[in-house]
Amino acid sequence: MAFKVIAVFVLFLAVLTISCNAQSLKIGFYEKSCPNVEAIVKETTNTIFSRAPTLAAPILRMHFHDCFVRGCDGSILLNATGNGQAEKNAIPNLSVRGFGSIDRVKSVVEKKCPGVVSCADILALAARDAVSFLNGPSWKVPLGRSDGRVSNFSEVLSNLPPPFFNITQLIASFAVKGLNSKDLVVLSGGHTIGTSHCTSFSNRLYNFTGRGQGRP
Ligand code: HEM
Ligand SMILES: *[C@@H]1O[C@H](CO)[C@@H](O)[C@H](O)[C@H]1NC(C)=O
Ligand SMILES: *[C@@H]1O[C@H](CO)[C@@H](O)[C@H](O)[C@H]1NC(C)=O
Ligand SMILES: *[C@@H]1O[C@H](CO)[C@@H](O)[C@H](O)[C@H]1NC(C)=O
Ligand SMILES: *[C@@H]1O[C@H](CO)[C@@H](O)[C@H](O)[C@H]1NC(C)=O
Ligand SMILES: CC(=O)N[C@H]1CO[C@H](CO)[C@@H](O)[C@@H]1O
Repeated sequence: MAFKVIAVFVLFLAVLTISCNAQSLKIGFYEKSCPNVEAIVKETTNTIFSRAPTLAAPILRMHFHDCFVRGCDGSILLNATGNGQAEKNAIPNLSVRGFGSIDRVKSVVEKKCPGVVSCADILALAARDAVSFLNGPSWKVPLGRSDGRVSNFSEVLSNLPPPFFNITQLIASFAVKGLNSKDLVVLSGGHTIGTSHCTSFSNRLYNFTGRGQGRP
C-alpha cells in the first residue's frame, strides 16, 4: 500500500517540480556543462544517508518547503542577512534539518563544475535520491532551475499549509500552486517516510470522529 501511494506520488512530484518554475526545465540540462552531476549528487547523498539515515526524510520535506515559497528556487537554503529573517528562520522550518548536507553536496559539485549547477537543482536531485535511498522509487528530475536571491521570513506562513488545515483549506493551498486535489492526496504520500511531532496530529488522532472534519 505504502509503495503504491509513493509510486503515484513520484509522478506528481515531477508535476510539482515543473509547475513551480516559470523557466522550462529539461532532463539532462547539464549534459554538456556538468555531465556527472547526477552521479555526484547520488554518491554524496548516499554517503551522508548511510551514516545518518534519518536525514533522508527531512531533505524531501526541505524540497517541498522550498517549492511552496517562491517556487523551487533554493531560497530555503539562504541565511538571513543583516537584521532580516530568512525563510529558514520561520516556524515551519524549525524542524527542517539537513541544510549542512545540501551545502556539502554543493561543495562537491563545485569542485567538478564550478558555478554551473544551481542549489535548487541540487536540492531537487537530493530529494529524489533520498527517497530512493530509503528503497522508495526513483524518478527523472528535469533540471535548469535558477537560484533565487530573496528569502523572506514572512512569506513562509502564508504559503505553507499548517498541520491544522482542514481539507478545504489544504485543497485551496495547493490550488494556488497549480496543484489539484489529486496532487494533494498523492503528494501527501511523502509522509510515508519521516517523523512528526505529536502536537501536529494528536488532536485529530484522539478526537477524530470520522465525519469528514479536520478537527472536532
Ligand atoms: C499537504 C500539506 C502538508 C502539510 C500540512 C504537512 C505537514 C507536515 C508536518 C506538520 C510535519 C511534521 C514536522 C515535525 O513535526 O517535525 C511534516 C513532515 C514531513 N513532511 Fe509534510 N506536510 C505537507 C505536505 C508534504 C509534502 C507535499 C511533502 C513531500 C512530498 C512532505 C514531506 C514531509 C516529510 C518527508 C516529512 C518528515 C520530515 C522529517 O522526518 O523530519 N510534506 N509535514
Ligand atoms: C548559513 O550559515 C551556516 C551557519 O553559520 C553556514 O554553515 C552555512 O554555510 C550558511 N549557508 C549559506 C547558504 O550561506
Ligand atoms: C516580505 O514579504 C512580505 C509579505 O509578502 C512583504 O510585505 C515584505 O515587503 C517582504 N519583505 C521583503 C524584504 O521583501
Ligand atoms: C480533544 O479535544 C478536547 C476538547 O476540544 C481537548 O480538550 C483535548 O485536549 C483534545 N485531545 C487531544 C489529544 O488533542
Ligand atoms: C475549513 O475551515 C474553514 C476556515 O476555518 C471553514 O470556513 C470551513 O467551514 C472548514 N471546512 C470544513 C470542511 O471543515
Ligand atoms: C535551521 C535553522 O535555521 N533553524 C532556525 C529556525 O528559526 C529559528 C528562529 O525562529 C532559529 O533559532 C533556528 O536556528
